[in-house]
Amino acid sequence: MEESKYIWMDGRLVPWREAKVHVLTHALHYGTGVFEGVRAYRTVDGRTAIFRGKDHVKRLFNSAKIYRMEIPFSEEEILEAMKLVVRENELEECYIRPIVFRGYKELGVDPSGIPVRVAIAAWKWGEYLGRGALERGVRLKTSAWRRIPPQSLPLEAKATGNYINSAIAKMEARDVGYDEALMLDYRGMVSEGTGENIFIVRDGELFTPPLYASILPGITRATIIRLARDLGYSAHESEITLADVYTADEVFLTGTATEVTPVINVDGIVIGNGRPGPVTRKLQRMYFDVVKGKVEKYKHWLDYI
Ligand code: PPE
Repeated sequence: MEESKYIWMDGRLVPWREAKVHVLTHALHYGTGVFEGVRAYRTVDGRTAIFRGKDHVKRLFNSAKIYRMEIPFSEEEILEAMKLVVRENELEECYIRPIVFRGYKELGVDPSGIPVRVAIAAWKWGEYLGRGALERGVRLKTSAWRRIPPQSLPLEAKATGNYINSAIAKMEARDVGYDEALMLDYRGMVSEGTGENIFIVRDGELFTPPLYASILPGITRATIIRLARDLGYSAHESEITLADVYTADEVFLTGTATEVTPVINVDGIVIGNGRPGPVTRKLQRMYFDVVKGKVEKYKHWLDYI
């Protein structure tokens, strides 16, 4: 990864290489952490702005609440700290990673009484699914592993522990030459990627799995639904089968890291004509215009640093 200069830890900036934790940190052993992925972009007027920072901070606090972690800072303080990290690292465009986790005190599963720690890092992170992914599109493989069922863990929380499920699916797909895994939920309905939500386009309408299909309620997903409707498309949250994906006109992934990435092949089956489709392209262009502050209507989503 491309290292920056400082990381914010528990209220102060420390040099990147000194942002360390003890090896008996609770979260390292039991996955007891929650986190966010946020991006900041250089906007048209030359200033840098965090995209939907308040929404990410809100989700972070909700994730912490679900896991009974009290964050020793206010939402405003965390947003300010995110801005500080971007500014002090002199980053024009970057990825921001706030994490709240159970620290070091005792081991044993029970996290109560273990100190809650907070860190915020920011660094340059290019195309999430590899160079050229945004332009060319990516290939997905359906994973043999199902997404964590909602009876087992609350998927509304973006918890570190959830990602062991993503990691095993990602390795499986990558090992046989695919870019990313497509995960089904415990019922066999389409859920999401290992770090992205999925959309399909059919006859000019958009469909994306509902929250109960074991997905993370993505902020980019919500952004795309909103942009699509404002552009005059109908966008539905509805059950999607694997066959629906295979026969869709277009498929794309959304996420903070992945942005809007076209999908051109799933399990070896070519999607549409095998090239990113027109609706995907239009939404992708619109998304980048919005995050870069080119569209007046959505400027309220930007927090200038
Ligand atoms: N599903 C999952 C499982 C997920 O991890 C993400 C974000 C999304 C959907 C999209 O959510 P949103 O970013 O709010 O639109 N994944 C983050 C972490 C990726 C990583 O590898 O780390 C991200 O995109 O920042």
